[in-house]
Amino acid sequence: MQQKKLYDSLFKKEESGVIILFDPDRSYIDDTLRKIEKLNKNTMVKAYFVGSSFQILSSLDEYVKKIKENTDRPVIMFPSSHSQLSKYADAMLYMSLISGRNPHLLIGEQLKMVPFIVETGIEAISTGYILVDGGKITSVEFMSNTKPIPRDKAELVAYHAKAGELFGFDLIYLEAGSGALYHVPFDVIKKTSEFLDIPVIVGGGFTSLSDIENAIGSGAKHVVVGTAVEKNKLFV
Ligand code: 1GP
Repeated sequence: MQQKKLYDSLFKKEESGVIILFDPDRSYIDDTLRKIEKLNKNTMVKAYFVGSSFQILSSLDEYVKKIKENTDRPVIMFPSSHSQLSKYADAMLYMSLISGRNPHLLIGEQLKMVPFIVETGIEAISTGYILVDGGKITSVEFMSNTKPIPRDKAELVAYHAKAGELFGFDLIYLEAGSGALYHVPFDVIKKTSEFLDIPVIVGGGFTSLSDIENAIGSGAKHVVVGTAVEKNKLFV
């Protein structure tokens, strides 16, 4: 039985806050490290995710290793495919896109990740990943070839999340997509988190501190922020 040390500390014991996402294709390592130096001083920042919808960068290990060397926060892979894994990370989200009906992203990629997980013993945090319409077609929607759940269907989102919980996922990630016009609505976050016993995180389209605080107030354990940090609009 795999130990869930990081999961327990970050998603159960730790106070709510933000997780900063770095996309190696969009943030060069020097800029990332400059930002991390500042982010490390911010108590709201609880962890770093590394992931991308494409992953053009070949030296992912080097990228993750350098982040690890420059922070004491956990570094967690957020992979869109089995080729986006690094043994230098503390853990990985082991995600299934449960809002979609694409078998490749429900179980196909996950199967290909098994040898890496077994060989490295990396902590794999099983995550039900749910795409909610963010007002435009985002990379994750296009690349995954799945339809997001309409943003006014809070119950449908909550039911998908509950199905994930019943399947035994440790975590639910409500995603509007990177650079979304609108983040996941607060009522959707509230309905989903009230309906579940497992933690819910939310990301995509968060550009202000007040929206982040409201998302946490609505029940999100942590809010994932990528683009706003990348564009120097928040926390850096
Ligand atoms: C994407 O939820 C994350 O997977 C972050 O989205 O880039 O819009 O902050 P943003």
